[in-house]
Amino acid sequence: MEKYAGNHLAAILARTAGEAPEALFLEDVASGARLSHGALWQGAGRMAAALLRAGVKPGDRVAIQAQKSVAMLELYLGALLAGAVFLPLNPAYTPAEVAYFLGDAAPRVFVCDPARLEALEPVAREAGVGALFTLGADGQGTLAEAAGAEGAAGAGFEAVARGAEDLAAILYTSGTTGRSKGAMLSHRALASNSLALRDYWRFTAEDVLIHALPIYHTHGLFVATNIMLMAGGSCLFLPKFDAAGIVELMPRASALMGVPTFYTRLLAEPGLGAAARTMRLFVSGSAPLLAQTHRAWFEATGHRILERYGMTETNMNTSNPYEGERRPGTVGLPLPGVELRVCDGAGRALPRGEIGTLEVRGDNLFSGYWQMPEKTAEEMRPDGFFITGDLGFVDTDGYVTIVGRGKDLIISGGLNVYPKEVEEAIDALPGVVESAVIGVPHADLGEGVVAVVVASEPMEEAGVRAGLAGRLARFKQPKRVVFVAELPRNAMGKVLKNVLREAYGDLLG
Ligand code: MLC
Ligand code: AMP
Repeated sequence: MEKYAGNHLAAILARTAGEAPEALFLEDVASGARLSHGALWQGAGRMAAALLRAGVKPGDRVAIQAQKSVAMLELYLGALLAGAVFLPLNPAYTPAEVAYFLGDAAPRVFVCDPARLEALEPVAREAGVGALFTLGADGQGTLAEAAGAEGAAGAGFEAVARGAEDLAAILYTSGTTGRSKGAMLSHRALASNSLALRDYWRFTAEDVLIHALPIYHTHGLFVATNIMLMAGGSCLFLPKFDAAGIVELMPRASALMGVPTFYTRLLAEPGLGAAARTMRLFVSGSAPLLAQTHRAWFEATGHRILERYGMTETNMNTSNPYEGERRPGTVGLPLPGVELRVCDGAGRALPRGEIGTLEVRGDNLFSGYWQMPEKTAEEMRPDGFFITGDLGFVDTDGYVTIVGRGKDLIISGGLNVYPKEVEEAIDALPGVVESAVIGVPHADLGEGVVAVVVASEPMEEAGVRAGLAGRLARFKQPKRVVFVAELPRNAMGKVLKNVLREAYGDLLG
């Protein structure tokens, strides 16, 4: 479309809106509403016009913490059209957590759920946010009003010019030490990666994707949504994961993308095998898919789940092939345009088959951490490779297997939890001497959070939970708290987390 031609990512995402504006983009399963590619971008144009009216200038951040909705997608695309940087936040974050993100990113605009306006208004004011809007799960609120007021002129909004190197989004990823870091994602990184995935996974205008992932993370926003926009296909848009609902939708769909928990839960659904028969593709990522889940899925449905591996900082790095062997327990081959090597701690490449740290390079990489050049430098090699912190090896056929993580990170249901952040919150509670937070196997979530606590006075599990309530999002809070007299340490005084993982490995069943 001519009016978007100067905006690198929008021009690619809106191709179908230009060529076939009536083509269906989405059915909102909750309301039954249907939206074409053309109508979606008209809505995005109205959002962009409203953002400009609120004072947004190119490069300004537009932050949102709201429930998944079609209007939130329009805001994402509207922010792109306005030349702004989209910054979505998990609705599970507490106001205390949101305060950090707003303070760090200093957005011009912040959009929150109407139900949280009272709690977040002072937070936004403290962070110097220029304009505060609301957006409910039903798409209503002051943002919708402002966009609606832009009318037909807003719908025809001409995109603000943005080049390949300009930023399109910032997604925060927790740091292994200290504060969360904002991964800066350029138009080039997002466009190149989603185009590569669209072609690698053979997405076309015929595809209908069951979209049940949240849209505040890479997987649901930049993999699922961007691919469907680029392919000109459509989505069955669900507000959240719903196993029975997904099985019901399968006969009308061709593809599903999910985290491993989606697949383990779906396996328990009656009627899965019959419903999945006409599906084309099941993709899994964000956390390790057990080889046994892969096999059980094949037995139940006749489909081999296609597992891929990515990160907020890198978008998608590797994928099992569309045609060719999808090997259970592996994350497949480097995607076109992505270089991958396995290195020792000093960055020296290791021979094939040896286990080391995975490092990646390509257009898919982020542009650094927001206002943290020293953190960026710590994770980049001088030759442009990014140190993922994931441990793995490449076999003789080029397939990559991830065997663990060099970083102290728990992935629970596809959401990252950094033990250090939880430990700091627990250690701050009265009566706690110290704590160690570990991930242990969890049948549903892959890993679950467990806290091992040394207390100076008698304490109860419920007391720790209550103490964490307003401080940490619930998905980060320990599923169990264990009290011990002391933590196991090595000669250097470092806590032996592997000993704890061994001792409490069965705690969450
Ligand atoms: C919800 N809860 C969780 C949780 N999700 N606890 C631990 N880990 C999780 N992931 C808790 C809630 O706090 C609540 O607790 C209770 O479970 C019920 O909440 P819910 O919202 O009803 O949960 P549910 O709908 O069952 O959600 C589970 C889930 C969801 C797995 C479907 O978490 C999900 O959609 N995860 C996907 C995350 C994702 O998109 N990751 C991609 C990141 S991008 P209580 O105590 O209040 O009852 C990335 C890069 C890449 O990693 O490669 O893709
Ligand atoms: P995030 O910071 O949320 O982007 O999470 C990225 C991390 O998720 C990676 O560094 C990996 O540790 C993990 N991850 C993503 N996909 C896979 C996968 N298919 N298998 C194993 N781990 C994965």
